[in-house]
Amino acid sequence: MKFQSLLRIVFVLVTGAMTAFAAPSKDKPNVLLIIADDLNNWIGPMKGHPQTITSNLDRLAKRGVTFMNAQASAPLCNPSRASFMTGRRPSTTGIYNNDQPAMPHIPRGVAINDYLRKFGYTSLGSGKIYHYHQYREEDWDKVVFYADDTLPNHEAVRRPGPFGYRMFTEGKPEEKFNEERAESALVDYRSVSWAIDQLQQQNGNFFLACGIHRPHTPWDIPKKYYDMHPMESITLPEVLPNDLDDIPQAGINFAKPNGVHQQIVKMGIWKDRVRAYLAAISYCDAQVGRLLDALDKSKFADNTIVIFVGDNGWHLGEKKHWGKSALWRQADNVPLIWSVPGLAKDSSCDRAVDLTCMFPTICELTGTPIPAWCEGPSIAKLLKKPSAKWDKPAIATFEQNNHAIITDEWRYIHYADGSEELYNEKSDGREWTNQAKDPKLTKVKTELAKYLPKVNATPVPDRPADSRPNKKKRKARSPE
Ligand SMILES: [Ca+2]
Ligand SMILES: [Ca+2]
Repeated sequence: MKFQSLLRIVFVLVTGAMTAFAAPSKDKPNVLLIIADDLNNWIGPMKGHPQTITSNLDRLAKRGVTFMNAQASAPLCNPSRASFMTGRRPSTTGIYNNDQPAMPHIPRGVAINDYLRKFGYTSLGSGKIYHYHQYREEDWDKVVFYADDTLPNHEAVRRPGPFGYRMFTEGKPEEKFNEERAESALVDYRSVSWAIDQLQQQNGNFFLACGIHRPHTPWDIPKKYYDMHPMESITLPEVLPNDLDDIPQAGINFAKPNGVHQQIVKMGIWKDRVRAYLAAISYCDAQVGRLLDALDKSKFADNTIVIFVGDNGWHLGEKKHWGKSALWRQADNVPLIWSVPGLAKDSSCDRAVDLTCMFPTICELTGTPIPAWCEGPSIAKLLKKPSAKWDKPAIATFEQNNHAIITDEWRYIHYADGSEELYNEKSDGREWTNQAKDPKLTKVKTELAKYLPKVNATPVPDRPADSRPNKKKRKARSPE
């Protein structure tokens, strides 16, 4: 039976039985889900970069649990979001890349925003939740997406095609902007404003998702965020020059060492771009702060679960790689902070979890049945006690049949061609020494390999090429 047909049947059985009981309840918590785009572990609570400034995420972390070892199910926007919003793995759905439209392959009722509506929740969404505009309007009570993502008076707006301050834009970021641009005209600001308006209008239970597009490129953000990160203060990520020497060809193909990194180094803009990324993170953080302020002032302050999540990590030169789309920690490790009324505060959790945990955890915390299609475990137990025993690994998948199995101690990468990498996360957090060929560790590899997904679904068809006008250009830009 096809996966989609099976899902439909399971959904009808589960929700058909439960719909009769669905009613808004004051006892159920609301859910505010904040999604950042291309944000790696460079946030204050995760200590990924010493110069990051994220006072609002620091504030959120004090109210809940920060997962230090959370992994995207797929290190790329579309498959990652399709996965955490449905609780399904890319290897099950066949949604592996950004050119595959998720929506025809996610049946009605299966995404968390649609599912919760059967149980009395009003579903509201703004910004990039699925891959850009690929939300389906019928799945929401209200949803908005603002397409323009550059500053209104940015010089690049006058140029045709994909524009904005990107990885190879000439010159320094602070020279690209003038002082009068309106922050309130930016997409993320508007998405957050819309979400704040919804907060103020609600009466019953709600699931409110707000997708913030930064720190994804283009890095068109107000100068004040660049000013928070003076150029002379910027530290480059720590890298090992010959790091790729012990990596199989399949991994080198993902790193593309002769692509973006080589060009960035040649142009002498490595520090500029690290700075732009840090500035974009601080901008993202400011938007999170606006949401938290609005929630605090609302009548829902004490009865709302706040989840902050990133869709994939990002390399800035580690392993001579830029961007996402790889199976190393820097590309997979994402921010995941849960603030849940009555559960653990100001805590961090080292347990390995991947983002398929989100759907079942929301269900458990809202007293909603966990549907049979969910593949990940609920982490409610870790939200009560972050040091609780945990024996499940995290799994990340990039393209068909390439997987990483992650535990507290190990990252085991198994590529489609059978080649492998193995890193000890405790003694080698930067993943510099591939130990896959060490005969003493064969047993470790065998144990981890047991968790490799047994199903590696055929990729669902790409969108027709003529609906992707910028595909050629985007391919040339590769990591963006
Ligand atoms: Ca992304
Ligand atoms: Ca290495």
